Formats: sequence, C-alpha cells, structure tokens
Amino acid sequence: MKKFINARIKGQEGLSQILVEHGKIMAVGEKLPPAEEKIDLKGKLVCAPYVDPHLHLDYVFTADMGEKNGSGTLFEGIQRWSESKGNTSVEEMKERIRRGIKKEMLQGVQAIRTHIDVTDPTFTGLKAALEVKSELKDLLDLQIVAFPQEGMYAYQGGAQLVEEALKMGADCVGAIPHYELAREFGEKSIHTTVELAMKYDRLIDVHCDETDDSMSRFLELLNALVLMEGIGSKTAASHTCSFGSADNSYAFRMMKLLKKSGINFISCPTENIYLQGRQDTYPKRRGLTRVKELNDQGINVCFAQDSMSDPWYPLGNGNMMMILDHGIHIAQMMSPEEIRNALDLVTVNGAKTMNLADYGVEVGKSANFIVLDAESEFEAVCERAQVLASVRKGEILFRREPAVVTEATDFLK
Ligand code: 17E
Ligand code: FE2
Repeated sequence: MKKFINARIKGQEGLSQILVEHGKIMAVGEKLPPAEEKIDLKGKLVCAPYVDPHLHLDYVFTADMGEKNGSGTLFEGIQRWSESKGNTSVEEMKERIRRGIKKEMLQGVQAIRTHIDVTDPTFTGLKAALEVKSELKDLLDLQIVAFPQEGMYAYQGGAQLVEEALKMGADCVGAIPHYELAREFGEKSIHTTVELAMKYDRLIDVHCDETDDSMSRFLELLNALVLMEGIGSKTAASHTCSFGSADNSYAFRMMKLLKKSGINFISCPTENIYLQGRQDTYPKRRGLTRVKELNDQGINVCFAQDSMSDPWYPLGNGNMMMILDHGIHIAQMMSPEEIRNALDLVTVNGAKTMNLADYGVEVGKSANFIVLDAESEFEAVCERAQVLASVRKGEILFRREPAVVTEATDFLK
C-alpha cells in the first residue's frame, strides 16, 4: 500500500489523499488509513496525465533530413517527406520514435496516438512503431494509425497498404481525402476507411480537410457514414481546418449532425496556425477548425502536438501546456469557465477521443496522474505550470524541482 497525500485533485475541493495498491487507486478521500509508504504532493494540482492524440512519431527530428519546406505549406511538407522517406531504417526510426516519446513523457504525457505513414511498401515506420509500442507497453498507452500520407489512391496500392497495416496490428484506420487527386477519390477513401474499420473492428482517425479550401467537405461524408454505422464515438476527425473557413449556413447545419454522431475532433493549434493561411494575404485566416463552437455544442474536442521538427513544422517539444496555451488564444476560449475547463482539452477530451477506458483519478482506475506546479486550474493555465511529477501505476516516472530564483533584490523577493 502506498499513499499520496496533500493532493489537490482537479475538480475537487480541498486536499485529498490517494491510496494505491498493485498500481490501482483503492481510495480517494480527506483522511485515509495509514500506508507503508507516504508521498507528499504538497498541495499541488493533480490531474489525469496529458494525452497527445495526434503526433507523427515516424517524422520526428527529420526537419534537416532533406530539402527545406520553403513555402511552409502542408503540400510541400508531403513532397519533402516523400523525397527523403526512403533514407532510413527500422533501427534509426526506432531511435527517433523513442526520443520523441521521451520528450513528451517528460512533460507528463502518458498516452499518444501516432499516425505512421504506410504509403511505404517496406513498412519501416510501422515496424519501428509496433516494436516501440511493445517495448513501452507498461509506461505508455500508444495507439498507431495506419496513415496513408501520400493517399489511398494517389499512391498506387495505398488502400491495400492500409489494410495490410491493420493486419500487422495498427489500431486505427487513417486517410487523407483532401490529398487525393480528385474529390471522387477523396470520397472513395472515406468509404474505404469506414469499411476497413468495420471489417477489422478498429478506430478511425482521418486527416480530414487540412486545407483552407472551404469546399473541402470530407467531414460531411465521414460523419454521415459513421453516424449510420453507429461508430461516431470511435471516430476522430483530425485538423478539419476547412470547417473554420466554411460559411455559417453550412456549418450550423453540420453542427447538429456532428453532435448526433458523437464524432471526436482533434485540433493541432500550433501546427495549423503555422501551415494554413499561406495563400492568404490579409486578412489572413487562422486555419483552425471551429474549436470554441464545437466545444460549446458539447462535441468532444481535444488539442494535439502533431509535429516535432519535421518537414511540416520546425519546432514542437511535446509540452501539451504550450499547445493548450496557443489553442485557447487562437480559439478565443478564455471565459472563466473555459479557463477552468481548459486542461480537459489536453487530458480527458483526448482520452475520450482515444477511447481509453482506464483513465482518470478515480477509484478502480490505474494510479496514473501528473502533478502540476499550481494550486488551481486558473494558475496552471495562466502560469503555463510545469509538470512536477508523473505517476504511472503508482510508480513515479519522474519528479522535477520547481525552478528557484536566486540573488533576488529586495523588491523581487
Ligand atoms: N502530414 C499531414 O498530412 N499533415 C500534417 N499536419 C503533418 C503531416 C504534420
Ligand atoms: Fe497530422
């Protein structure tokens, strides 16, 4: 038995104790029976671990691998990756994937959904990701999307490669309809995605309408199909940038249908504010989907990192608090209630999108949580609080000392 004391659990009043046995939360309360080991959390905010529901782990740290993405657009990013993706091996890929995961985990992430490019008949990325997933199974929930970066149809045999990847063990079906050579092929790829998900009983995560083109409306078809199959909650629409450019008369009608299916949304605020709007002069669009409005409707939305130094985006460090900070600014979500609930966008909402069952600081769940250097949700968000500890199945994955100011003048003490 182990007891964490002085925990300020997010959404609860006062300080709590958390009793852990065999990696599970046995009890949560003000005063619990003694345990052999006691860990003092010193009144800091405790919440369920960060979730990064959209990250391209096969691409991390490849920004310098080939020619630079001079235009800064999604499409040049795809071209640059295509030029250099043959120059790697499973071992090299595994080394980068581990490095990317380590960066995120040191920021309190314990669940990642990664898109792995399967438009590669050698399946280098998929083999590497599956091996790392199995290596880290006790430390991290890692979901793998069979993602056809160069298209299910634009790339010869792409749809077959996606199916093969599912047989090899990928958890989710991916697609990229806005990259297909004509709208009809984009639509066909959405039909194929849903068919494959039904055939192999997998989740769906589509790179959907990652463009400023307001007429890119593959979300409409994806939503309709998963609504009819009753698998909306197992489906995620990633990016959906064009929905931020769509006319209200269209968007308002869609909102009702999106709510009905229970589909999940993943927005990548730093990535899409950087990649989109590139063909605009001024006014320049923000490129994000309608995060605030979707959230207001009770539709599940979460934020993700997407990239760490790849041909699409040169920065990215796995710090979900930074993603959250950008996201709530770009989406204009700063009412007192929105700030109070902001952490949900990088925690529970991501977990819901990933269909994680064992998640949350609750009795019966695995003792997985993080400790933030703050005493309230407001302080955490306002100060971009650091993660002081990450606990997995009751074991400390790391602790971090808060930064200390030295040699302060009297006024600054
Ligand atoms: N590939 C893609 O299609 N879109 C992205 N945002 C990234 C990779 C990072
Ligand atoms: Fe992506």
